[in-house]
Amino acid sequence: MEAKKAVTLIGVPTDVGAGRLGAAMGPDALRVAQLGRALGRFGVDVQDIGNLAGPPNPRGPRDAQGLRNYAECLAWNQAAHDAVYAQLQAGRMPIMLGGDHTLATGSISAVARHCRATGQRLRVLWLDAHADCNLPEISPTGNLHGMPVASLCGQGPEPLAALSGAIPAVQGPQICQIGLRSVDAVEKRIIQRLGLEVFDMRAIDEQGMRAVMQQALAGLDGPDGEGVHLHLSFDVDFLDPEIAPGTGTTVRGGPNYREAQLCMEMIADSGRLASLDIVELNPALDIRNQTAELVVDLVESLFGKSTLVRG
Ligand code: EXY
Ligand code: MN
Ligand code: MN
Ligand code: MN
Repeated sequence: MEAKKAVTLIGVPTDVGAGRLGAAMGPDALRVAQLGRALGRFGVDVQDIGNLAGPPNPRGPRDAQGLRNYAECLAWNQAAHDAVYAQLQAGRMPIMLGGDHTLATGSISAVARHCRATGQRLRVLWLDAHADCNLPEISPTGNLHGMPVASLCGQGPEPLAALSGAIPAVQGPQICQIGLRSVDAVEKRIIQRLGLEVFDMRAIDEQGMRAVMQQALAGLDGPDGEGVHLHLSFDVDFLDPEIAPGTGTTVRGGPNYREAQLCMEMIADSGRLASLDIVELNPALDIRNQTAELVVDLVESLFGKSTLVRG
């Protein structure tokens, strides 16, 4: 019999990397939407270790290097890194409940450290409307949630880039971004330079979600995928704002409900999902917690809920 999946929910309640307040309430909105209980229904052993502690949001201006709230972002990312790594070491699957997307630097750095220690190959799927690969000097806002991909690939402030214990934590081609539709002009050049794999909304429009996900997940199922640790970094603004208004940087023209479900179902089918970030949920902008409830619905699909009648 297959061992029962063991999952740990880690709340990281901060919005220091975002331009607007509210993502700090994301973890509790997901608890109100009963994320833990939903996973339990799929036979998962769920532990919720509550919320990590960290500095408040000073809502500071850009500093000399062009960043807002840099010291606080670093502290939260270190905390996220340590908590995620502890769960991986304990053989449990961490689900980080953000919080803004800056925190993916901490969580994915922990996953990269774990993969180095265990000899696994890391693959990152990054679902987002944005590319998140800005650098301090070119960022239009100074908000660090627009920069975690750059940090993970060894760019930007060294203390963030070094969290995994090696720079870069991840190589660009290990990261696959899906759903992009708001990318700054200079970021497009950085995407090329880093060698990220990208399926933007145009690709989804033209090829369909199924073909895009087949490419994104190529080689993961079956024997080739053995030894692959698949990490999903799920920015809620990936979703179309018509179905997911509860996030701070909505961009119209994202995946609809069925496309998002198919995306999650195909990730589940790969059988390789081993860690997850849920970020940028902003309950202050939501309508009666509908975005949190949608996220729980999608996470159920990630863990095997399927509308398939056959099979
Ligand atoms: N590219 C813009 C910036 O760097 O400020 C917007 C970034 C939004 C990031 C959101 C979380 O994905
Ligand atoms: Mn993002
Ligand atoms: Mn985004
Ligand atoms: Mn692993």
